[in-house]
Amino acid sequence: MAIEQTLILIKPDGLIKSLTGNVISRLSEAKLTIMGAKVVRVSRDLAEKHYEHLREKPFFEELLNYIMGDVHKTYRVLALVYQGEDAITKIRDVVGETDPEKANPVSIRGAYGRVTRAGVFENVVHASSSPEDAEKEIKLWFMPDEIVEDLYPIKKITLNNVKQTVWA
Ligand code: IDP
Ligand code: MG
Repeated sequence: MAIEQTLILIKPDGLIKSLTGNVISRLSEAKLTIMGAKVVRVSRDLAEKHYEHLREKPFFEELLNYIMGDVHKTYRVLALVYQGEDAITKIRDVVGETDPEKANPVSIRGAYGRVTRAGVFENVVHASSSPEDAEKEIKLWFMPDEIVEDLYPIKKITLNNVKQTVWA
């Protein structure tokens, strides 16, 4: 068994149904360590990169609308990084299968997800499906200083003339 990292997203349907607490309680059954957490307003660019592997699917546009929050009119997702032994399999077990109708009813997706007649599976959470995907996804959603330890190699760079937003 290896120490793995995994990216979890509580998707807009999870947030609008006030499932954040329940989902985090369920995730804690996997006895992993939380390494990062933040609320994100998902841009089209981020959504396209995250779901790159599904670009050719007929539901791709609807999937982007879902993760960006257009479907539920709640423009945020909660992004979490967990680490621990066998993290990916343990979390995927708690999360359940992609299709909420096929997912074990005691899993998060089985309990809280739904299949709409038009559109994508509204399955409440995303969870990385391999160590390669986890690395790609964590690097896409988080900057190194937003995670409590350097999970992957980092480098220091100096940027000039970078516009930043600060508190006024
Ligand atoms: P995963 O989220 O279980 O890893 P992926 O195949 O990576 O499943 O698909 C990403 C997301 O796209 C799913 O969580 C679900 O919301 C949506 N999706 C995947 N396959 C289908 C499908 O066949 N019909 C409708 N929505 C789907
Ligand atoms: Mg996937």
